[in-house]
Amino acid sequence: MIKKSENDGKLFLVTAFSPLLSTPPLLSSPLHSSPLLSSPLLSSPLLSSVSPPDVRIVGLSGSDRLAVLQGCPGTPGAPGGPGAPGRIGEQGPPGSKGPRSCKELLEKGQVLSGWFTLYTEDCRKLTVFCDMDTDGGGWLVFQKRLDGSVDFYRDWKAYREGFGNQLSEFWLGNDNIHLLTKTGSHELRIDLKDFEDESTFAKYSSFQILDESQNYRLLLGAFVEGDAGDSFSFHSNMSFTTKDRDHDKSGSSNCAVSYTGAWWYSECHWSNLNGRYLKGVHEAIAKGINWKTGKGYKYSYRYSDMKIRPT
Ligand SMILES: [Ca+2]
Repeated sequence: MIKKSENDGKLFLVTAFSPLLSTPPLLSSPLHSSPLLSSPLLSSPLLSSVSPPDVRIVGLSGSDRLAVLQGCPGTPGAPGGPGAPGRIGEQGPPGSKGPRSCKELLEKGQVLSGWFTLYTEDCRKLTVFCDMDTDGGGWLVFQKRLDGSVDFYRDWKAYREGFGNQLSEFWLGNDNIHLLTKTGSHELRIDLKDFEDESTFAKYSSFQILDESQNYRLLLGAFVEGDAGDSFSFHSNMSFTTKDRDHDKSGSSNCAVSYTGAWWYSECHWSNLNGRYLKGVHEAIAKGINWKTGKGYKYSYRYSDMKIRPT
């Protein structure tokens, strides 16, 4: 801040200002209430108490006067323009991947069986039942029969999309089973229980079904073990047949109609786990939930499930 006063043509400059002089309380003090401030006042105790001197008067002699005038605030300046955009931030940490299998969920600590959401290879969400208990757990169940509450004698579309009830019986759907098995390798386990509560099973080294354009053809690996015996290898390489889509090896008939089910029929079957829920011993040959090497063509199981696990 520079202030000047003219006296007899002389120009006096105040070359430095004390914070005291520039603060409003001092400016409104009686010292400055007079338009003219005589130089002797500058050596008053108030100002001379500032040490070292903050105000230096150049060229002021005994009879000269110095006027210190307080100006009005100017018009505010125009606001500045926006600043330049900041630099792009660091990339965040990668998100966690969604689970791809029941086995993965088990490894992450999901030890109780139940319905979980998985992600297929093309990142589609799928709700599935995981058996976390049988044979080490980590099995994805795609077929379940247990009380006859759901009708399994259905058409191609129903088997393609899936049907049933999460709380009882269901078929997960051929499109879903295809998506789940088309990559990687999966073992297959089939569990059966009769009405005397006896459990048997059959296990296969690999299981895959092709897509709809290939009629969900079954690619089955070797029979590994199981006291139910092998009644499924007979169906390997067969296409899926329903009552309205006949892809079986029986030229004269539709095996799905003959045996009231939907399966990878050949000419026609050794197993029929989607057959009628006939509750144990029955007369209608091979129309129930049958397993030839188990209780044969005249006994329909109380319980069955089919499940896969990555190997
Ligand atoms: Ca046929």
